[in-house]
Amino acid sequence: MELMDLRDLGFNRWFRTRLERLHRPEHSVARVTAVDRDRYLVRNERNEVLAELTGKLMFSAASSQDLPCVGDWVFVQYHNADTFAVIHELFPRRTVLIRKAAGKRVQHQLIASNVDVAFVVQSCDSDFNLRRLERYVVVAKEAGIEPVFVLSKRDLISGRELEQRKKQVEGAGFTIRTLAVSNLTRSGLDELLNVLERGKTYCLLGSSGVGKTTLLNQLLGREAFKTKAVRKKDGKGRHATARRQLVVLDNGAMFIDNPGMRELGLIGASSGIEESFSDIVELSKGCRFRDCTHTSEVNCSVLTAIEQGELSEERYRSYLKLRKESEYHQMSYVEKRKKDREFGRFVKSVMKHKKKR
Ligand SMILES: Nc1nc2c(ncn2[C@@H]2O[C@H](COP(=O)(O)OP(=O)(O)OP(=O)(O)O)[C@@H](O)[C@H]2O)c(=O)[nH]1
Ligand SMILES: [Mg+2]
Ligand SMILES: [Zn+2]
Repeated sequence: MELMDLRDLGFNRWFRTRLERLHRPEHSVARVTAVDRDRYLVRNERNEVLAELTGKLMFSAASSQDLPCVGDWVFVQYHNADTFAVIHELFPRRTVLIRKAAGKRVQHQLIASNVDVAFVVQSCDSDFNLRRLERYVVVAKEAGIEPVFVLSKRDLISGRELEQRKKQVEGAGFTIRTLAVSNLTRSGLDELLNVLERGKTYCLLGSSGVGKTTLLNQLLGREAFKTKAVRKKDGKGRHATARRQLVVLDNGAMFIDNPGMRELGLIGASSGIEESFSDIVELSKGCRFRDCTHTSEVNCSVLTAIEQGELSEERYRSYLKLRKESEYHQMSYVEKRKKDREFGRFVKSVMKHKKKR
């Protein structure tokens, strides 16, 4: 493996300014590139090595959010002639992508951390869905990550249909960059490559089967990762990718591929929603009441805009739905975090007690 600067792995100013305060001479800095239960892969300037957590870090974690995820910067100590690392501490995260995992319970899941740009991938044919795009954009913006929309498999539709799709995206009020690519014909790939910057971290998000891994293989120039054909009958993917992994391209950009997601639940994403629906926020400045909920109030500019056809009813409904979901999950999430922390403290006190005896 080529010798790299930590900066090329994304250790930019934001991290460097925090380094002095946190750093201990016996520790080195490395980046987590893969997680498999309690085993990790970390990467430094020279190579990628297997790593484990210290018992202290494992037991002091109040919830899974306090454990390393792909993209994290960590403090490590090397052993066995630098072939094995022990992770002592987590670096603060500049950005973190979190979702509510599928299911009724409010269980959050870390997708990746310290990502700069999220490529939200939808295939041009049956997967294209603006409401789902809104959801991904909210999650990305909430995390402080720039979303870019990637329409994949453009070989499956005509040029005219593609233009229509792009118009739909614009017409729905999105102000994000949209790229169209085909892994088959390689069209649009150069444009995508042009967007990439050395030292920045990109992640691929989207449903199973839209071609995320195929795209990554294309960018790598080799079949590094496994892909799977979609089901014939409904065009749905078959969850080819099981694990997240951070890889570095020849041009210095880093990529985190993700397993296709069935559900991307929101947790407390109010600022992400505000940013993604800036058109509605702008309209609401004209509402009569400052705390207008834009549902039944008189002199509500948002409702007026819908009546006058200036705001699409679908977009408005989507806004209300995401807002409600985010608030609801935020409440139960705060509760759960509190309980997790209490349990964490309980475990710690038991361990202390044990040591004393
Ligand atoms: N027609 C066409 N098919 C493609 C294109 N890109 C990928 N595919 C096919 O789509 C299928 C799924 O591709 P994957 O790369 O495994 O999809 P994925 O998004 O990584 O799926 P998960 O890992 O399950 O989330 C494979 O059979 C690919 O060959 C494309 O640009 N055009
Ligand atoms: Mg995949
Ligand atoms: Zn209003």
